[in-house]
Amino acid sequence: MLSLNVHAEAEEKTVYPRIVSQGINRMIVVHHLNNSRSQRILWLLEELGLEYEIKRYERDRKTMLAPALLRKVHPLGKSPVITDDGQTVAESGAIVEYLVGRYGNGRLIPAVDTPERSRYTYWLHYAEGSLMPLILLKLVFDRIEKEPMLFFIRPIAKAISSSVKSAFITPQISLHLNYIEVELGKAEWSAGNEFTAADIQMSFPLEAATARAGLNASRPKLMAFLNRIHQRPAYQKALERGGVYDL
Ligand SMILES: N[C@@H](CCC(=O)N[C@@H](CS)C(=O)NCC(=O)O)C(=O)O
Repeated sequence: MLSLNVHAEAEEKTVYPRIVSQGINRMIVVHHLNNSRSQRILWLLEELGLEYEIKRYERDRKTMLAPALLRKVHPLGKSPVITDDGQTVAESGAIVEYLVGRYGNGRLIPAVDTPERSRYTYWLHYAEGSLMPLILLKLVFDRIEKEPMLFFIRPIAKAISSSVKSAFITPQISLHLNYIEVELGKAEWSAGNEFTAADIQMSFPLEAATARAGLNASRPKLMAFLNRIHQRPAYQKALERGGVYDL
């Protein structure tokens, strides 16, 4: 278990300058599910120095699903989802693009038409498009093996699960982690020498991989990347506000 035990303050005390647009005060609201990808959005908001409000949702302890209440914000009921200025924005990558585009003033994104910008776009999409589905598959098949079931079904379920894992999931995760170990080892951050929002997006699958998919010191570049991330004051501030983050 990756355990970053920082507990949420009962009250949100931090005060940042409010966003004032066309004379109207407004507040970004992050619909935040415990132990989830929405931690990344809190971190991004901290990096950008923006004021925001957190609405908290708790996973069902058994199913790990979000409460149905979250479907009132967006039909899929997934986190992260934000509301801002009358808009609802879902999907981490889309939220990152929205916040960086609207409030970044060029921060956390490389200039257009540079190799760094191409790498930025690639890693921003790769995190949820390629890496995270593999980690999730691993999580699902690991859980299948542990679920309560009739005693005579268990050996069959285990045999299917272990053959899917050994034929597909484990080698694919290794392939990807080896690839990222080389690519992220080429510079300090994923897009180049500057920290960008792509690093924020890449953090979650890599943290999940350390907790669930065997990412460890045998891939020192990735561990060093995670270590650099965890040192950032905005990351730590976001943990304080977000609460317990156990993957
Ligand atoms: N690709 C989506 C995934 C969203 C997602 O599945 N979030 C998880 C939390 S990490 C969730 O809401 N799980 C609870 C549920 O499915 O009910 C994103 O990056 O926003």
